[in-house]
Amino acid sequence: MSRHVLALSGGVGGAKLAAGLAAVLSPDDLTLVVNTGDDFEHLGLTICPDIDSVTYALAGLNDTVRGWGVKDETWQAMAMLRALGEADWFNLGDRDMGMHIARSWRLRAGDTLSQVTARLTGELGIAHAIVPMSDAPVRTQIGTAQGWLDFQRYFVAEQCRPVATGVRFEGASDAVPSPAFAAALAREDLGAIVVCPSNPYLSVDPILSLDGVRSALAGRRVPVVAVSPLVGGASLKGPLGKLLGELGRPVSNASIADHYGDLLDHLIIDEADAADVGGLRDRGLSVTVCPTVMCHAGDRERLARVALIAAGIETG
Ligand code: FO1
Repeated sequence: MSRHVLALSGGVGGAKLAAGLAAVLSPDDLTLVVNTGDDFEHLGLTICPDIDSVTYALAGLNDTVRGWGVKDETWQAMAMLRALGEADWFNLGDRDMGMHIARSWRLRAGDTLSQVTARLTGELGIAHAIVPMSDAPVRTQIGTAQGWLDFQRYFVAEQCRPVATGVRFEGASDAVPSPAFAAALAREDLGAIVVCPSNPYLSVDPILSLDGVRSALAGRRVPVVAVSPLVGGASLKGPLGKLLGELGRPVSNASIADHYGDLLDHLIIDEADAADVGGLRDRGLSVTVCPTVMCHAGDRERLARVALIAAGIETG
C-alpha cells in the first residue's frame, strides 16, 4: 500500500507540523526533509537552524516561547564569548551549543551532514528520519540595496529590515538531494508529499531548487498537500508578509498557490481565511479550511491528520 509520506519543512512553523506528523505516523511511514539553506558557519561552528528546530521539536526539547533553540536554556557560554569580544549578534544557548559542537567536529572528521544528523537525532531518541535536503552546501541569500546578504545576516543581524529585491540559493543547482531524500523520492510506496507551513520563498524553495527535485516531485504523481503559512492574511511569525509585499505579490493564499503552481494539489488554509476558498478552487486546487495555528501537541497532531486525510493517507 502507498502510505509513505515525504514532508518538506523549514524551521519554526514547519517543525510543529513535522512533530505532528511524527506523532501520528510510524518511523517507516515518514521522511522529514529539512531546508539547509539557512545553515552557516559561525565562530567555527556549523549551525543548521532548521534541522535543529525540527530535531528539538521531535525530541520535545524546543523552546515554544522563543520559537527557536532549546527550552530551559542558559547563556553562560554566550556571556563569556561577549566578554572575550567575540560576535554576539547570533545567540547560542549552552545546550544548543552542544549540538553545534557535536555536529561541527563530526563534519570536520569527514562524516556527511546526513550521517551526522542521523546520529545526533538518534542519540536524542528520535526514531523518525530527519534528513537534510542535501549534503552539499546551499546558502540562501537575500538581495538588498546593500547587496546579497546571507540568510542569518538578513534574518537575525538585520532583523529582516532591508527591503528584499530577490532571493537566491547559492549552490542549489549543482547540489543533489541527500541520499535519504533521493531514496524517499524514489520509494515505490510513496503515498503523499506534505509541504509544511514554512515560508515558501525562504524555506521550501531551497528544497525545490535542488538539482532534479521539482521534476522528481511532479513525476511521482502522488498528492501534494501544503499547509499555508498565512493566518488571517498575514504571516504568524517571520518575514513572509513583508517579503511578499516587497516582491510585488499580494499577501494572500492566492500568492502561495501561484508560487507552488502545478506542483500543488491541495492547500490547507486557516479558518480565518475561509473567504479565499472560492478563488483557490477556481484555480483548480482542492482546499481544506481548518484551524492551522499550532499551540499545543494536540493542535499539531490534529493538523497532521487533516493533511494526511487531504492526501488520502489513513492514520488509524
Ligand atoms: N533566531 C533569532 O531571531 N535570533 C538568534 O539569535 C537565533 C539564534 C539561533 C541559534 C541556533 C538556531 O538553531 C537557531 C537560531 N535562531 C535565531 C533561529 C533561526 O535564525 C531562524 O529561526 C531560522 O533560520 C529560520 O527558520
